[in-house]
Amino acid sequence: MSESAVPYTTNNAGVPVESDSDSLTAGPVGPILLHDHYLIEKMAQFNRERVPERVVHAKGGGAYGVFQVTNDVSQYTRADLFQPGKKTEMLARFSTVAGELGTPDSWRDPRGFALKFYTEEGNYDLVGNNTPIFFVRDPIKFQDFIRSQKRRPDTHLRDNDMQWDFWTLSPESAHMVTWLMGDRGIPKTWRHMNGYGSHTFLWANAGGEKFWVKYHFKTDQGIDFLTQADADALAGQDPDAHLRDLYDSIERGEHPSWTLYVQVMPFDEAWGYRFNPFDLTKVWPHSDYPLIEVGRMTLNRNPDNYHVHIEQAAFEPSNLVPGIGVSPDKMLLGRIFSYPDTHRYRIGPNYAQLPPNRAHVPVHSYAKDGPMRFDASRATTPYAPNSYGGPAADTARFGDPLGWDVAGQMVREGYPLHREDDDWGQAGTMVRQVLDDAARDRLVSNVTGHLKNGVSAPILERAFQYWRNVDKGIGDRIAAAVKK
Ligand code: HDE
Repeated sequence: MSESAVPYTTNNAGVPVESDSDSLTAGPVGPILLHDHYLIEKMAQFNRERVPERVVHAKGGGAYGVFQVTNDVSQYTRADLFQPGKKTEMLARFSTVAGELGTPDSWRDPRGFALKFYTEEGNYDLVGNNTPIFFVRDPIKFQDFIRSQKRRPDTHLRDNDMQWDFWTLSPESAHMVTWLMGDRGIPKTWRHMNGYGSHTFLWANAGGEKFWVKYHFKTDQGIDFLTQADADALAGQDPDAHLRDLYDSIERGEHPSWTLYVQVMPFDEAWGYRFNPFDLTKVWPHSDYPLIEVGRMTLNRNPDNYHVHIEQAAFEPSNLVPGIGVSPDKMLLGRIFSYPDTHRYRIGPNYAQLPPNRAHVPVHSYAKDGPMRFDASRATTPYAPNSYGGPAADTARFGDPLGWDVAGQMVREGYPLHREDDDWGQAGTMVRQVLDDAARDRLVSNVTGHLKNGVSAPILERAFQYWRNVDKGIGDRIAAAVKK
């Protein structure tokens, strides 16, 4: 770059600085002077460069892209981004769950699959994983589950004994643990994995008719995985392998894409369905509710600054646009609180103004002031109702809360059991009907390796029974291999 094209260094106030290399001293060997403002500014700013990492999903990466509708699903939803022919800008972030910033991308873990769609009716966020299910079905157990996956309070080390203690005392985890300990637990790259909304959501069409839906983002690159041995090696060679792969593939013009399908259940069928359709530990058989194509998401633009666009990205299941709502899934309802709460803590109450989080349509909320606020849109009428032209809710158009009938005593108990509700059936079906022999062998090997690494005897016995409950043959194989 020519001399004149290089900008001169300034301080944060835009004032040209005297030097990039020498502090201000009294004489060449004298003390540094307190009024060397640029030196002080550099050191103080450096000390404040980090925002708290995400308490889960800390390690990740992402890119911008576009979602293009390819099939008419307007009979099921009036949501603008899903209308025929619609194209919507978006942001995606992929991540591991338990590892802190800096841990290897290739650790065995679910992968976050977080999407933010900048729709013409505000931001719609679909914050899923690469698995259609989860470990628990009540948010009150989520924090405990995560702590069993992270570091012991005494040694600050991760501990397989904790993990299996929690899992074997929480049978609802069996389906997800089977996914995790199988091939899907270590995707080859973020481009070679599916994404799922996981929860059951509610769609409503223009006539107000409601449907329950589940989202499936099927990778157009094909599913591919790493064996435990390959992943262990890659963790040492390149802890950022997945981050690097996504960035480099987009730079090469190989834009990864996923095709979105939904399963649609008519509203009234939920209440009599054979198992609880709102239970996040279960999938809906495709034979009951086949996949319906909706569109394609393509990631085609790398962020030009990781901290601004990815570290500060704030995905929240509470960003729901007209025509899309929640369901009785307690996990989803818990998340509606948790994500905005974590964003306010991690990046401040005005996080929605940051570039990756900013809606691409005018914002007419009554939020004002607070640290780092930089739009004064509510300068005149900071209250509602008002007679000075301030925003007023359009209840006629947007007043439908997309709910369902609720009644009953206050209770603390699980969902009412449906006739086929159980914790082992779908995990067993997966082992017997979805996995082939080689995949079953890898599942046995992965679980055996994990159990042999620090799991104490009484919990080992519980783990053997846990796997026998999933599938007797697999459980016996795991027990024999661990004892060998
Ligand atoms: Fe999260 N989760 N979660 N989670 N989650 C967070 O929000 C939470 C759950 C998921 O790339 C946090 O911004 C609760 C299921 C992704 O920035 C936090 C419960 C699924 C990401 C949080 C769950 C997810 C998060 C931490 C139980 C798949 C990363 C940082 C009710 C359907 C998003 C943050 C990104 C992040 C809470 C369970 C996916 C703490 C309370 C189930 C992809 O708010």
